[in-house]
Amino acid sequence: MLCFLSDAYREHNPQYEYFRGEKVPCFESVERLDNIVAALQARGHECVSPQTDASSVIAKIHDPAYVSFITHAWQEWLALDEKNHELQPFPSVWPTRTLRDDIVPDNFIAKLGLYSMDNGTPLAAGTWCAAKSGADAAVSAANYLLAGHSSVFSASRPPGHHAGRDFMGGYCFLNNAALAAQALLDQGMKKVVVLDIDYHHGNGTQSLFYDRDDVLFISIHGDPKTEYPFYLGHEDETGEGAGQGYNVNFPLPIGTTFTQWLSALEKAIERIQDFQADALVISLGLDTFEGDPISKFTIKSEDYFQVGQQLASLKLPTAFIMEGGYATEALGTNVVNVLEGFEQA
Ligand code: OKP
Ligand code: ZN
Repeated sequence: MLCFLSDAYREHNPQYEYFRGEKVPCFESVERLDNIVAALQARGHECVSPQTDASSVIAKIHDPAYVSFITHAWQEWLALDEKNHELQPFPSVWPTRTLRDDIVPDNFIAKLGLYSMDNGTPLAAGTWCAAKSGADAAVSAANYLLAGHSSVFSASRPPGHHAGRDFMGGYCFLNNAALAAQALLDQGMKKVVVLDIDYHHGNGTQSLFYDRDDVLFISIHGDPKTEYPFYLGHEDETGEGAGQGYNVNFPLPIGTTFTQWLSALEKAIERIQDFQADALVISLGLDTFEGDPISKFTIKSEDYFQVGQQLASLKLPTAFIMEGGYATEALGTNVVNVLEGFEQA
């Protein structure tokens, strides 16, 4: 499968995050994509540089003030204190219920809180550069489908599905899957599905398309009662206004096996067939893997071929957009198993 890949992912290299008050190495690491690229090359998949500037699509999906903030955040952080080049900015205050979120404060940490859903999304010197290159890859993938090809993979990090119109979070800054879907619609497609199979609910993507009937959003994920992002992803979230009925969530319990996961996928596939889409965007997370360090499903490496096969049964032009997956050693194998299962179906 053709892959869009930019080396700029290496520039997003934060050194630590917080887990229960403790500083720990970042789960969302440079080595993740290194491992995927090695597997793609070893198994004969061609990688090419993104050919499109995603800026105009970014301006439709994201709030310009938010985009401007993340573009300049690292410089603003450095300007605060000489020693900040060795540290990472984390928010410490948020406009939760009763507080105002309609005025952008001057204080950098206050702005960071306004534009963040969590304090688990470290920002580093090359974050914007890497995130923008992932957006360019996703829009390039959309354009590749529009040119008449049947499948494509956007190989990028950081991931995107937790990022909303004006917020980052869950390691995500720009919503690459939403950008791909919007690019497909902007260039003549009428209906697009975003199917999110990352372990974590794609709250950013859901919120971006919640009131729209031109994008069907379906997510299969760990139940938010126990799993991140906790505050969205329940079964009763079905869309609003024109989007009523065009949002479908399949929350699954801790310990979900491949057989149980597949029966949710089969229901998702039925709903997609009913929708009669022009294209399919897959938010491809591999953190459903049994060995994932932050997730609790039990899917095995060999099972991912069948995931790809099932997706191919829809017979739609399909763009795979990389999301999560933190079992670094197995990640490349798991990604390529999905892609090859799809191609060989
Ligand atoms: C991003 B994606 C674990 C912290 C978990 C949030 C998880 C974000 C997952 N110590 N932080 O959906 O894979
Ligand atoms: Zn995830």
